[in-house]
Amino acid sequence: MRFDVQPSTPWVETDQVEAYLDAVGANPAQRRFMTDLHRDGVAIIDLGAEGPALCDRVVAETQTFFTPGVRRAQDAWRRSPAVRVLSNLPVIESMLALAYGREPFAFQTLNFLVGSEQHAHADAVHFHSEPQRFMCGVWFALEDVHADAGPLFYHLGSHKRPVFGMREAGVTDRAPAAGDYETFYVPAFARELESAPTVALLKKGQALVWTANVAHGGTAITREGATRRSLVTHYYFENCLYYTPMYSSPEEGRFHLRLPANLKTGGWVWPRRDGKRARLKLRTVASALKEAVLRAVHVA
Ligand SMILES: O=C(O)CCC(=O)C(=O)O
Repeated sequence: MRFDVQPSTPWVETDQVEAYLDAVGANPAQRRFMTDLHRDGVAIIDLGAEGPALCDRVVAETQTFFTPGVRRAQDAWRRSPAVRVLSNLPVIESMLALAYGREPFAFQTLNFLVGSEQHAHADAVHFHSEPQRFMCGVWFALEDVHADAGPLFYHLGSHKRPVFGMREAGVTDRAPAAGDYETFYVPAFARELESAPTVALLKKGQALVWTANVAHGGTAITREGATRRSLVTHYYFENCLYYTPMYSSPEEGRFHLRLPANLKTGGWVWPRRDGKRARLKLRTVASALKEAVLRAVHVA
């Protein structure tokens, strides 16, 4: 097995993890991270001494985005330098590059003031890649998380199941209707989950990585007024097709391609297949441009 080439499955999702770690001479922290992510579909990274202060900067720079009624701010990175710095921290990038065998790039951020109370889902229903599974999320605790503040939950090992999308939930239309996700996917996906969820009580300055296919969501908030300041950053990896699964059918070779942003450069990353640029519809490019302009002035 050659470990110096770009894999077609993320290394962490293969059964070659031990051999790979030996081949690259991984240190103990890298070994623990890879082993956890391989086994559980999630793994925790400590951001080190600078982590808590950076979290405070993110909170300070984003607090005015949470106007009354706003619980979540999308793509605050376009207006908050600290969100960009946190999402691009070298310790995160190096761990993801090791786990996936391709260079990661952050493409979207979501800041939360309070718990999301989201139903269980895997990100692979919202964003996916070809080759498959080159996508992950990182959840940053911007304050210590309390059990009554609606912590993140996840289902250990659920990433090993086949990807469960709208089609598996019974929606076969090429373009699902707006309510189909809630009506069909949410209950069907919940029935798939066998194990009880695990709750993530992270401390400020810790980050949890989840793989594209691990089931996760937010538990109920049981204390009125409880905050749960957090940042979710989504990452793709170089040299892939990036697409929206709800409007795609990879089995039929039909992809609703995306032009994801690159938080590091402020530009975009063109989707590629076999190293060559894929053709994008003009409206895909236009909507990426429009989104960038809108988010630069308004993040909610
Ligand atoms: O933060 C949470 O409660 C869940 C966030 C989440 O599921 C997501 O962003 O995909």
